[in-house]
Amino acid sequence: MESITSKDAMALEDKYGAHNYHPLPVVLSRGEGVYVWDVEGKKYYDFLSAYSAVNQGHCHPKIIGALTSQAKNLTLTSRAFYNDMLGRFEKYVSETFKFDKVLPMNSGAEAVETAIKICRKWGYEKKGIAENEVLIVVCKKNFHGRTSTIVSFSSDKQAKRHFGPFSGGFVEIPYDDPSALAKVLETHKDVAGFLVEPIQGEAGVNVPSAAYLKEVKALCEQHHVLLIADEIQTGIARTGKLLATCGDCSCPDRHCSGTPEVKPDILILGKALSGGAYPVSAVLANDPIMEVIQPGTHGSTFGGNPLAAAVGMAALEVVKEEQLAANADKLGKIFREEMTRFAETSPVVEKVRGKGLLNAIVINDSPDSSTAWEICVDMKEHGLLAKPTHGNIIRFAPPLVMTEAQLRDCLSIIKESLGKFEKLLAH
Ligand code: IF1
Repeated sequence: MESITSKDAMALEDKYGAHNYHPLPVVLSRGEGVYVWDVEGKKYYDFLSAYSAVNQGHCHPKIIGALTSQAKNLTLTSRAFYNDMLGRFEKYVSETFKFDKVLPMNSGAEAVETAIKICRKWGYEKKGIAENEVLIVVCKKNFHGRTSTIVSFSSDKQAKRHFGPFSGGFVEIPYDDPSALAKVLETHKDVAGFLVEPIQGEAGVNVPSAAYLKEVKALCEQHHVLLIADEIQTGIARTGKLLATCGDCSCPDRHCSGTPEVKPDILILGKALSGGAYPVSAVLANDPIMEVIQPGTHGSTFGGNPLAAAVGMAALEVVKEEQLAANADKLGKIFREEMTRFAETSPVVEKVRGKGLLNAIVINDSPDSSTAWEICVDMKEHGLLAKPTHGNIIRFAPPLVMTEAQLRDCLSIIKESLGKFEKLLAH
């Protein structure tokens, strides 16, 4: 493929592409591990990891090897026939995360939609809720994808406006407030599930109180309601454990006992389930729940294709072999320690928060200001790519294969850029 300049590449997207994103002005053409290069050959640390889909690092040799060798054999059969890879993938995933079964899909939003359908069907067929009366509780400031049903319960005006009419059957409560869930469960008997992110990513890396997941799990059990954990962004070692719902269980990385502190009834995975090499998502549940899905009740042309199966198994093997959860835990602590210390004497940083290598800093300026964006542009000039989530919050989520030396190099770049805005914000 002939090379293209950044200017021309951006112009093509502007002219021929829908404007559903406002990217940082950088045009990437190569990725390897924690690095990406732009078309002019400039090298950057990637501190977004494609929204935590590239936990294993860009173009991991093992994952690319699995992708290319499977691609030469068989990429797609549809589920009208069996294939020799899907069963192996399903066994590997079910045993890794300790569930009876897995329903393979493609995008994260598709997996969330699938989980909603399973929960609703379980509500009617197992809990005996009257037809069309099932409710699912969700949290304010959630992000679970962008389909019409999912944006129906979004609190993000931009994600929702003029996409109605919206699906009913959802009740919104504040995040990190078990009493709000208790109240809804005491007053609404038709609740079949509670859909929650263990850490709210897009909302700005909102880490709930330590007991939150345990408390909501107990409430769900008490009221015969399914706890549905959306670990599309927090899963696959991103927060320093195999899953964020693993909480503080002490099992070592390689031998995950699979008994997370808070085991959801339905687990949703995506993004790094493929290491960013291919769209792979999945919904996991035990038989009493998954058996509501029978032939003809759900499907997808690409769901469970042999290429996704090969890539997904390789991606999970990398997480275990390279002990990425332990590395994310270690480097995340260094990141937060260093940035918290920096924040103590800097007028630019208001707050540092996160878990593992899913972190964010809140810039001490109005959410309507462009300061966070300008800081990201300055970091780009100095070889580090990160992007604000909302307004004045910058997310920092590098690939989990990063070394301590690389992290410290990045911390210098981040602090240097932040320092340039001190005069501006020293009010
Ligand atoms: C965008 C960020 C957002 C997710 C959780 C489901 C999905 C996502 C917890 C849907 C997707 C992506 C989507 C992307 C921005 C990014 C994102 F936090 F990760 F940065 F928006 F919150 N559940 N997150 O995070 O998965 O269908 O995208 O595969 O839409 O702008 P998907």
